[in-house]
Amino acid sequence: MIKLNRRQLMIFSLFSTGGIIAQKLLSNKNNNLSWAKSTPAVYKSKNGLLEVELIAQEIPVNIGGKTAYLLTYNGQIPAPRLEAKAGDKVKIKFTNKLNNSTNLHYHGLHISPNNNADNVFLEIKPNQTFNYELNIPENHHSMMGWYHPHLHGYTAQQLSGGLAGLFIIRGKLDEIPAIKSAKEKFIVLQDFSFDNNGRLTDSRMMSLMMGREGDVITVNGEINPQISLNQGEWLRLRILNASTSRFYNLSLDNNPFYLIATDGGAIASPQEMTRLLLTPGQRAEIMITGENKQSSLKLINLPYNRGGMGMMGNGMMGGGMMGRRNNNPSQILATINLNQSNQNNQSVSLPNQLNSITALPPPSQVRSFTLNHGMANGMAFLINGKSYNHQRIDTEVKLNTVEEWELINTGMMDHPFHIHVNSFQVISRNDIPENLLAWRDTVLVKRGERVKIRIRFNDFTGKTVYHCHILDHEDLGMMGNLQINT
Ligand SMILES: [Cu+2]
Repeated sequence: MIKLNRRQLMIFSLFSTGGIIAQKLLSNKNNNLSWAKSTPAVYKSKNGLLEVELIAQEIPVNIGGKTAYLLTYNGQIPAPRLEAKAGDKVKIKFTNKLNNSTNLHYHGLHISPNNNADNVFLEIKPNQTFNYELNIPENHHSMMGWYHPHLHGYTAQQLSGGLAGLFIIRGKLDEIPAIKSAKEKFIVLQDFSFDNNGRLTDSRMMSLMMGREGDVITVNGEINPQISLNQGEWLRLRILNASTSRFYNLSLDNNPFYLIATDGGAIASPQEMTRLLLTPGQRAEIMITGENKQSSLKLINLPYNRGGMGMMGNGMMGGGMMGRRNNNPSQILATINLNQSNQNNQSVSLPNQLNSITALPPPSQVRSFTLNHGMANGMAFLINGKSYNHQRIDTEVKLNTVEEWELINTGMMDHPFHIHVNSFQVISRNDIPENLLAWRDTVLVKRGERVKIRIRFNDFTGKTVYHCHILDHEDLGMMGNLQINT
């Protein structure tokens, strides 16, 4: 039996109350028992404008043949996919039909953090409608962003209920012949935890500490969906980890694939690999060739140990109180069926050059951010020893300058660090230079690791945030306010 100190007990009872709120939210019976569609709608911009209405609402959804009461945008798991281009205007009429306040964050998009744009300080109350208006800059990368709730204290609960959708910016990468002619498939990874009645289960304290993981893993709201691929055809898999805490350690059963893009868009040239680790919030695009001897390829999630608190990290108590297993078995996420045809289809080869990325110059300012979980103060999640405070500005930076941030994880769990509005480049890990030049907005900082990143603050002044993308950690304080000044 684990003994809890006073503060830990306080936090525990706080979470129990949170659980009651969650139960109340879920007991709000929806009389409309039609299940949400498994294929999400797609809304694309026309003549420079995308206008869409989104309603956040609890609704019964069919997950693997069972009814689950999930939190959805427009009744869909995952939410509708939005597609725009650089230079477009996006108008979102958002209505909150949840029982708690919420808001929308446009993860990975380089847009204003102010007013009715990517403003995470907004609170949209139940039954309130809010009009978002986003201006996508002319020079925006073609990339894969996504949208989800970001109201501090509610983020993990709402995201783990299902609220997540893709926000694609189309552009140059989509026009490269091998990529344009490839079969494009989006993969939104989500995990859910619900009881026999299909009600989302309450996450108890210890699983919140580790970050909640659901035992039902879905790909676009389905369990092990089948994807068909013709011989000679390329498959472009565009993958988002929309889970609250779960890492995906992806393999194609040891078959090679080619990484072509990370969070912020195309990398310089395709990278052959056999493993891809995606933390919550991260995206990656991979190309898979239909030139294969097997009749099917399996997309597999391999075990990954992201640490734990004290003795729990080494597996002694891994399962029970932590609400997760460190030795979780591999799981098939999706199956790619290869259609052997007699036609001798010639596949278009991937080009060596996908994008030109210039390394950011040496910084004008260097800072360090220490991430840990403050056992001394009880169970808080801290950046530079501080728990998040709405009122406090933690970091002030200057527009149009380059900074180098050293992210130091002195805790016992891995933390994926995310910065809003501007993407960055990873420079080194434990002083070993990073050899992949890529635009990212979320980077894994493993326990005991020091990761250096460089970031330039472009185009937008205003107040925004950086935080751990294990969203339970964010809700428990692992976030800071970033002020960008002229
Ligand atoms: Cu974390």
